[in-house]
Amino acid sequence: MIKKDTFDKEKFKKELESNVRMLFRRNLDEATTQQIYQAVAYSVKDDIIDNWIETHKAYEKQDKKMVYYMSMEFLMGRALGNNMINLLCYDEVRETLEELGLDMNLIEDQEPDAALGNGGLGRLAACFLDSLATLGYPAYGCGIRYRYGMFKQKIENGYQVEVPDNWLKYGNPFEIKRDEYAVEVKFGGYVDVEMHNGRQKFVQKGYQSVRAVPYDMPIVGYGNHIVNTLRIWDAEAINNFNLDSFDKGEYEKAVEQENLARTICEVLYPNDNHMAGKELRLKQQYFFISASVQRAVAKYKQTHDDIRKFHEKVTFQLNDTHPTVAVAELMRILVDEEGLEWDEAWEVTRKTCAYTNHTIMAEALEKWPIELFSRLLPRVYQIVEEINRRFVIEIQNKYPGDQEKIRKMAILYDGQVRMAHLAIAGSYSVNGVARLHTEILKKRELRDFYEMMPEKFNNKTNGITQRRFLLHGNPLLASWVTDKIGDDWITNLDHLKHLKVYVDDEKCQQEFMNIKYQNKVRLAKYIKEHNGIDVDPRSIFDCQVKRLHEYKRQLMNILHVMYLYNELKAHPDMDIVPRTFIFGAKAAAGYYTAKLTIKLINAVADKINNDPSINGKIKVVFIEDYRVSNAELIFAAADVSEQISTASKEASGTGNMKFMLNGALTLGTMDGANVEIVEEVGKDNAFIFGLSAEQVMEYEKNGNYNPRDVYNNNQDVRQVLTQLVNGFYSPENPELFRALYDALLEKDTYFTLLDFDSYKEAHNRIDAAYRDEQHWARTAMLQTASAGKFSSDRTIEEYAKEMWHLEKVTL
Ligand code: GL7
Repeated sequence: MIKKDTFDKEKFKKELESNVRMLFRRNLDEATTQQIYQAVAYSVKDDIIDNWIETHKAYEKQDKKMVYYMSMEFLMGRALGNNMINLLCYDEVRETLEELGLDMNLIEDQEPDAALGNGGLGRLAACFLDSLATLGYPAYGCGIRYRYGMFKQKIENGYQVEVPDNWLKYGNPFEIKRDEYAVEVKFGGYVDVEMHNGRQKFVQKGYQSVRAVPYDMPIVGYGNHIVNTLRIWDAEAINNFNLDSFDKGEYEKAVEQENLARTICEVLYPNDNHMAGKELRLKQQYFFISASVQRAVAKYKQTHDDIRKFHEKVTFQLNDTHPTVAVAELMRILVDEEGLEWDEAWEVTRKTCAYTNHTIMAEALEKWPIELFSRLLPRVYQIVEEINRRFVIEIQNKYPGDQEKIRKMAILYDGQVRMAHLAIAGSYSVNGVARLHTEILKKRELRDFYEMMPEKFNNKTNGITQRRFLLHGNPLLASWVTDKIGDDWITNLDHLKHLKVYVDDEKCQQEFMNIKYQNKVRLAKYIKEHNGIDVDPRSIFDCQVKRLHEYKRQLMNILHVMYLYNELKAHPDMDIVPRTFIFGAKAAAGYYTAKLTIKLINAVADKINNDPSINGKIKVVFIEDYRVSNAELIFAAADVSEQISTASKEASGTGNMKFMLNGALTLGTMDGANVEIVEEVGKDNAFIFGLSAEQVMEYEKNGNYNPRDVYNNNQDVRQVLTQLVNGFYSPENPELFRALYDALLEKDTYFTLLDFDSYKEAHNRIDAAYRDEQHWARTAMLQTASAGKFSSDRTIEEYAKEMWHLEKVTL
């Protein structure tokens, strides 16, 4: 099935029938769609297995260096379609199923999204795995097999309601439990010093432990027979205790260990860019890190005998600070278990670990109370203390007498463990995720560290996989592109630039916009089915889909819609191009302002969509349960991509790239990767507005912005703000949106009011631009043609060459 030319339809049909019988004791014509999905998935898995085995044999034989991508989150989405695409058999399977009277889309829809992540950070990890496999780099993704992933979002009466995501309900056809690789992970207790052969040995005693059991998921490379592994850990109770024991102490401990095992992997914390500081979260972090590091060391030792050269074969990439305990855990294993001297172990550790920073939002900075950290991880804490002691000496040597430096840079300070500081001290590389973001790290957030060790700092601008977000998500555009320039773009996105010769070709423009139109029809149908709202595919589809966060400013977007509505009511003949404002966003369950913003968007939608007097000139749609699978539909259908974060706050963004790839024009601030998007496409081909990052940071430093000044001087702003508190959108409770009103007027932390006019004016430019159909078509095509840089293949090549020094495997 791997090669297009060897795909045997009849064989596939037989396999499918046999799978349905084996799994469900049914014939194909009796099976439910879910059962057929499972059977198809097992057939596909069957074709993966040999390559999976061969890939790992090749890695071992060629003894290549391996990257372990350590991440609390992998937002994989659905696997079936992606696997078929990368196995080059998507069309063949679709045709075969059609011959059986089955619809591939319906079958794909049976698969729950693997939502083991919140947003951009987790999705980036998933894109990276796709690129690593496609480029043939030896890699493991290491994470947690959460029993419940990101919650499902229901909208009830305009409010978000969280529903548990029982994604494993019907089992996961692609995973394989690897019981043989289970390891023990210990928590709590105390540390005893014992003498072994004249050497002190630190032994953790009186601990509780769990059995970490890995489940492997295949990561299929595109058309290259490579299959890497996403290894996610589950926790099981260690039951070497006799539950019938009359020893009360033993019995209680057994019960506690059962509970620990049950809770550890229960659920993904649903916070994006925010640290909640819960004890269980630290347990999750140490759990998967200890298991992953133990396995990495054991695997290395199978074929190598000098642990001092570990870093020559292994690199750990820490996806934000969440996995930072890896620095101390590797030290623990090297010193306590492998018997290395501290300095030797530290050298290995510093050459093994690398840290990516993904945010400068202060509330996301991970700090753990020493009390908690040392109680949960007593031996690891001792090691952190020693790392800190030595690091402080290094700082003192570099800056003699400068107490301020120590205060700012120490790992342990003010009763807390500062994880970013540990990550920087223990890594050979520190990178940001877009050029602007890295510059801000160097000049502001991590300035002292940059000054002390500039050689560690570097930038790796994020990317996305075109296999999922164009080839799978937008098949019409994908085959159009291939018709024009061949299919090299699938593994070399730079080739998209060859589309530039077509941007002035009228026929191509029409084809391009016709595909956009069909994708809008597809999304309109989805919206009709899921929201019961009719939207006009000829209107401008103006989309903002991402996590709900104040800094991302969904509130500014909806305030602008409220303003437009006021204008339409005041001037019924106003001539505007009909616009459909599409939102999709989950709010963290405990994030009050974010949830209230969702309610506001829905309240505005209700009022506007049901006001016949505006003749459907504007519509507002809130798409329920925004996730990877419906994101693919939205990107393909968008005309306008809203990337409107307060400048300096969005480290990179990756949705911006997915929209661009699919031909949407960016309406955005000069923030994160928007800067580089504008650089690629040209500033005349984007709608840029608002304060610059410099300006924002100046205001923040000086504290000289007063939102009341805007309020007093701007009639439009005053009117929409008043409508938040006069019941215009909430007659049953006029005070409903008071908190949003107050936040804007008292502080306006995210400069929403200050940027409002400039945002409004950018929207006017969009309205004017869309009227020139040809020019719009040209500009839209230019987005796709200029998106080459934003492939995660490019990002991964940079990591592999400049940081990890990996070699590709040859099969
Ligand atoms: C994020 C950033 O907010 C986002 O801008 C970036 O694209 C992403 C991947 O690098 O990382 N940082 C973060 O903590 N989350 C992100 O999505 C949750």
